Amino acid sequence: MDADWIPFHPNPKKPDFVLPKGAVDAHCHVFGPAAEFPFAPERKYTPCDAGKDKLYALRDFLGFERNVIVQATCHGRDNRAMVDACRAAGDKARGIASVGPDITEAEIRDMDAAGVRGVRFNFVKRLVDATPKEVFLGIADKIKEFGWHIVVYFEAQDLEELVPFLQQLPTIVVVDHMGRPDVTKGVDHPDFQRFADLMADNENIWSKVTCPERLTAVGPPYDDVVAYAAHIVERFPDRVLWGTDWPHPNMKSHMPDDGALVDYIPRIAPTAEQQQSLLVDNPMRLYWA
Ligand code: 0GY
Repeated sequence: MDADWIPFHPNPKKPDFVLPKGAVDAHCHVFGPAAEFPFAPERKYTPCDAGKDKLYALRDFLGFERNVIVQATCHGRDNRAMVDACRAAGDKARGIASVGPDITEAEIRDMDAAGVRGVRFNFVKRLVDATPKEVFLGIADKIKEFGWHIVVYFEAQDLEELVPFLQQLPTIVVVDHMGRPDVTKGVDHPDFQRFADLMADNENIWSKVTCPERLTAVGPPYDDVVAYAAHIVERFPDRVLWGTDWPHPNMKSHMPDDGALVDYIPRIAPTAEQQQSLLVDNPMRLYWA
């Protein structure tokens, strides 16, 4: 484990917000355990073990019914830990894989049977070495035949350059953490509005309104992030997803309390209708239909 890795929150609270029946934690990861599923040699960080048993105990404690497990970069393109976690959950988990251009139809079919429904294209330089866009487009062509979609992770300063590429993608595209806006700039700043406009102009682009703990400049309870997520939820209620991001890779400032993160949900999705879309209807339509 990296020397500066922050331990798990010692005593997560039981959320005050009661999640709607059938709620999905649509962004979380598993790490290892390394003895069974070694981390990738090319990884940029080495986390603690955080396996499926801990994830599913947290799911039950918080009141979620299902998970979408996103392949974490510390496992590279070795999707075994994520696939094993999906299989172990029965129908209660879906997965997002990280694959290379050599992925075969048989491998896609096998992962599909385990519950995988998409691939992640990562542009965050501190997490991965760059992949050429043509390679991603080739992967997109292969996976679209299976009805899979694409999750993209990038930082705000890269959005302008990425727009033409994002618009070429032939599937639903889910953007992680609202494209990581700089929340010191304001919701009306052209940078954030560029992201909102991208969603307005492209009906296949969705957003995870996740990770206030990563975006905040002031810390919990993340007052400075609320307006950004609330803006996206209000404008695009049928194209938003929410997740804990457990086990919170690379948090340097603090380790969030997952119960407090659940209590943040009604601040960004104040109505029961928005909550039902965000937590149940949207993820069920995208991952379980
Ligand atoms: C996240 C964010 C991060 C890490 C990863 O796959 C990953 O390693 O996604 C991050 O460090 O910002 O979505 O979990």
